[in-house]
Amino acid sequence: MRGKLIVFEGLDRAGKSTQCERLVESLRSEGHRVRHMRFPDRSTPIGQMINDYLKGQSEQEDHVIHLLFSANRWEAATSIRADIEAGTTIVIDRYYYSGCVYSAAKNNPILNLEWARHPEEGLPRPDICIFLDISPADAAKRGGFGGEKYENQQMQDRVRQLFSQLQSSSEKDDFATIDAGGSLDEVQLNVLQVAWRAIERVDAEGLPLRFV
Ligand code: NYM
Ligand code: MG
Repeated sequence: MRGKLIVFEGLDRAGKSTQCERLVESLRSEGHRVRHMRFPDRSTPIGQMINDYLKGQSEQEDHVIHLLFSANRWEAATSIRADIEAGTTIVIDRYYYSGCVYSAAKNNPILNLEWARHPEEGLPRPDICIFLDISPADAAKRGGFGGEKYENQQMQDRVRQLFSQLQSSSEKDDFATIDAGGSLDEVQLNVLQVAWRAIERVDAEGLPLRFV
């Protein structure tokens, strides 16, 4: 059986990293082979350019940084596909949905959601994207913004709006939205149920890996 591609998305401070780790642990303890990834992957040369940009240590034109984020996924795409074909499930903290909405949230006159999606076409498509939904008020309770680019109220509001636009697009069936306002254990239980359902569906129906 092939591995599955499971992605977490959501605003900054929605709890993606924690829930991602918990899901990886649960699946491993059930005997699944699991690879845990995150984007941006700051360890590669392209990822280091992204890191410098996010930390305010370099400037990049809007389209350029958009394409670097996309290239950072493409440089991993072959190994993602190979692992899935070899039976390893991949759990990723952010993927091309973040790529589209954060860039489009800048209100650049050319770089809208449609433009932003083009470089992502052909990437392995998630079997499920678990969207951890948090209200701006709950997010604010989890502490102040960090110091990275995009971590401000105006961007977060636009990102939230664009995520909901994606979730009512032709890709809406790829999303499972979970209320991330509950306790870690409550959220984890919901995440596990969604993940199990997605895994069982792929196996029961013999669904092939698809591409964006
Ligand atoms: N981000 C992330 C993008 O703008 N485009 C992308 O393609 C991806 C994957 O990077 N604020 C943004 C969203 C985050 C920031 O991510 C860093 P993280 O998960 O906080 O390390
Ligand atoms: Mg962050």
